Amino acid sequence: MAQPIIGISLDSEDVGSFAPSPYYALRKHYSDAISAAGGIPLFFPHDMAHIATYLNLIDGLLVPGGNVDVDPQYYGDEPLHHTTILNPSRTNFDMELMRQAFERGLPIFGICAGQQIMNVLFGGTLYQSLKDQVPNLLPHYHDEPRHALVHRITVVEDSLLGRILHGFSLEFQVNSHHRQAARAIGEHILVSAVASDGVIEAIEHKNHPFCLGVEWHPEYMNTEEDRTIMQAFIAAASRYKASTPLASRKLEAV
Ligand SMILES: [Mn+2]
Repeated sequence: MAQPIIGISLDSEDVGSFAPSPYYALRKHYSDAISAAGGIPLFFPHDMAHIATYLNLIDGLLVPGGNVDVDPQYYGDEPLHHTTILNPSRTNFDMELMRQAFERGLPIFGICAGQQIMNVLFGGTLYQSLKDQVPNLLPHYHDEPRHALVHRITVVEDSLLGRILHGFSLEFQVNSHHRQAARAIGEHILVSAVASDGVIEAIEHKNHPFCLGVEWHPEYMNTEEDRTIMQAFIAAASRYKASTPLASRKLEAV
């Protein structure tokens, strides 16, 4: 069977390290990991008017991390913490993209900021700054090298993530490069992994075949667990592709 196509939203900045003009960019790890796991990556610019068309084309959606935080107004928190970085065009695009993908039953994988967006989309809240809001934490914002395995997590056995990792030990080491994390969980969301200090490291939607968010960065593919999770996402996208022929999608939107 043909390989599933995985949509990936890009990160963007008006002016940053890459170029003096507004640009889209994303670490190659995301698309490399999708390709390595058997998917075909396809990047999406933040054009709200094209969301339905984008979603017609794909069999799974990856919302990646980035130098971006959800506007705390979206989850009723204020004031803005001094480390919170807003990017309204990306956040608004990702939330609407994820909302419509969820409605269609498309497999969704949120990584880091993508997981935080997922929690807020379903009514959850975030810690704007873990370090300042929760005492005695593990080093969740570990800078370089970013792929280094820095803390342990425990996966809930009776969860999608637990089933994906069937046969593995459900306690293992992950990398960690996040200032924020899920606080109150959203409606119909299950916490499927926590760090040994209690910080939420993975969430999933209970009423969807594959709507999974993780706080760490499995796209580095530096553990067998990470590769297995990425392959499970691609397998879910293959099932969606097989069960949802192009002709049955909302082609009127094209
Ligand atoms: Mn962490």
